[in-house]
Formats: sequence, C-alpha cells, structure tokens
Amino acid sequence: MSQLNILTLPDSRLKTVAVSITEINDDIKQLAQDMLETMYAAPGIGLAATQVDQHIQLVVIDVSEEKDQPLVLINPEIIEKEGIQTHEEGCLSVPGIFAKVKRADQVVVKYQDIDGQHQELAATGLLAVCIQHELDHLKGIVFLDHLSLLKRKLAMKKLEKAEA
Ligand code: K2U
Ligand code: ZN
Repeated sequence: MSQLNILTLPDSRLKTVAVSITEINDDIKQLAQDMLETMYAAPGIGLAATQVDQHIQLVVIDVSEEKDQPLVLINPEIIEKEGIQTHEEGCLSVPGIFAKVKRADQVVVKYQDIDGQHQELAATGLLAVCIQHELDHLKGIVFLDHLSLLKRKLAMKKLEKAEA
C-alpha cells in the first residue's frame, strides 16, 4: 500500500472528467487500497481518483466513527435525489477553505463494488453529502464551483495567499 499525492487547486487536472472503468483488474484494486490509505492519513472521509491524478470513475468513502467501514464505489451514478441540506464543506484539494454548500439531503447511488457486483445504496446526511462531493470530483467539479462568483473569488484569493 502507498500514500498518493493529492492534487490541489489551482491545478487544472482537477477539472478533468473521469472515464468509466471497463475492467476491475488488480491495478484498480491496488489503486482503491492506496486511495483508502491516503484518505485515512489525510485525514478525510472521502477521496476521488481525480484528486490523485487518476481520471477514472472511482471514489472511496468512510464516514464511520471507527474508520472501519470503507466504501469503494466504481462507476457510481446518483439515480435518485430528494430534499435539500446545507453543510459546511472542505476538500483535500482546497486546503484551508471551508464554505456552506446546498446539496440533496437523500440520494440513491448505483455503483459496482470492488468485486464487480452491482449495488445500490440509499444515503442521507453526511454520507449523502460526501457521495455528492466525490461524484462532483469525477465530473471535474470542486465544491467552490457551487458558490457565488464573489465567494469563489475570495476563496481562491485566500488559497493563493496561503500557498504563496
Ligand atoms: O473530496 C475530498 O476532498 C474529501 C472531503 C470529503 C467531504 C467534504 C465535505 C463534506 C463531506 C465530505 C474531505 O473528507 S474534507 C475533510 C473532512 C474531514 C472530515 C469531515 C469532513 C470533511
Ligand atoms: Zn473534495
């Protein structure tokens, strides 16, 4: 297992749209394990392959208190959305910046698991937020993209100042 480098804004590779995975081979399984190790070490509760410069439809998530309930979502797709919730979000690719983001309160996501089995998962609360946040990454979207232009500009200024 190894820890991977996480891309940070303003790296334009974070805007890349990920392609679907056609074969869940040993390389994909190793990448998922390395992403979990990287996520736990960050620490974070989610990580998309886009963030480690692998532009394929793969995310890992673990919102459990004990950090013992890892989820590996391959070719994930949200098939149902309901309600609205506002949650303070951060992002491992946007260090030090936090902002409130409106998202669906409940989602149903279909995906393949690491064994290639087709699954459906109904999620609410923080897990629903995390799923939407990670699936945004696979579309080249970061949470700042949901903010007003003014708030996004202020956040980018703060980020550039911190990274200077
Ligand atoms: O994509 C990422 O960078 C992972 C995020 C996922 C996330 C952001 C906001 C809300 C829910 C999930 C990181 O986990 S940000 C760090 C973090 C850590 C603990 C709790 C919330 C956010
Ligand atoms: Zn993120």
